[in-house]
Amino acid sequence: MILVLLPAYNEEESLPQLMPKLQQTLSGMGEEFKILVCNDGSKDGTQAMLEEYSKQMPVEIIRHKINRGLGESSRDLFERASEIVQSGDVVVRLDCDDTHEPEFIPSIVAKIREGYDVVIASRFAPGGGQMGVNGYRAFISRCANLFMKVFFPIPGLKEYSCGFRGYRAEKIKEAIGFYGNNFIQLKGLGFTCTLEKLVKFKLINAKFGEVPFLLRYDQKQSASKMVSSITTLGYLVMTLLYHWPWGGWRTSIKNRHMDWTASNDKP
Ligand SMILES: Nc1nc2c(ncn2[C@@H]2O[C@H](COP(=O)(O)OP(=O)(O)O)[C@@H](O)[C@H]2O)c(=O)[nH]1
Ligand SMILES: [Mg+2]
Repeated sequence: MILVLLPAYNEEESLPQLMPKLQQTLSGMGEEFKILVCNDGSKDGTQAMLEEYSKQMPVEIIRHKINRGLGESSRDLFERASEIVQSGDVVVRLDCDDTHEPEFIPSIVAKIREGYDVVIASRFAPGGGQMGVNGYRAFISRCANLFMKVFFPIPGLKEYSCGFRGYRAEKIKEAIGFYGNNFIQLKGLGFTCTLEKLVKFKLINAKFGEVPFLLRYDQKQSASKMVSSITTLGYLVMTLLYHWPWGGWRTSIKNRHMDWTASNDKP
């Protein structure tokens, strides 16, 4: 099965663009699929639209009455995903602002099935790129990626900040089983959770890969919800937590994961 995760906040303009393309791509892949959306306290017609779509395709909605932010929404999506999926399934998470084209899902899924745990749709892989990104945003994004490469290097990875990614079902179950409520700790810090997930998978020895991806920012209808000041603060907090010499994530999580793996291996 392919399980698609969509965090949605006030996306009534974008959903009518995205959902038919998603349905078309997924139904052409020859396996079962499901779309799990977190409607995070949207104040527009998102909920009504999603309920309508759920009559035409397999859509499950997690509804937050209050806007709780991307961190808490990601937590809920990944926790629910870990309950739904079985061995062999692939989970794909994308934005629903119509900048992440579903046509890239098959190559993400294929790469996961080659044996990767996390596959990132990469603007910086050969053949990838971006359209409609203004100079300021492109600069911020470059800085974020450079920052990640320096402080949280993952061999072979060029794209750190794009949230369009595939995950192997077993690795999601492992992550939720191991981290529990700490899978996403930096909840109030906006889009930091996209990077935190990467770091959390890195710490449990995930195998990362990339596939080329063209970001269609030119198709963006809704305003961006990324608050760069909060996200920057989040990066700094995460860097401190990770590299902190007295029990920082880098050493403490790795050690705990080794113990956890050893005890889980026992009959
Ligand atoms: N659940 C949830 N989703 C959000 C929130 N803010 C943004 N999103 C979703 O997260 C994705 C990324 O947001 P977006 O505005 O596209 O950011 P950008 O692409 O970086 O400009 C989109 O699918 C949004 O609908 C939020 O507070 N809660
Ligand atoms: Mg987006």
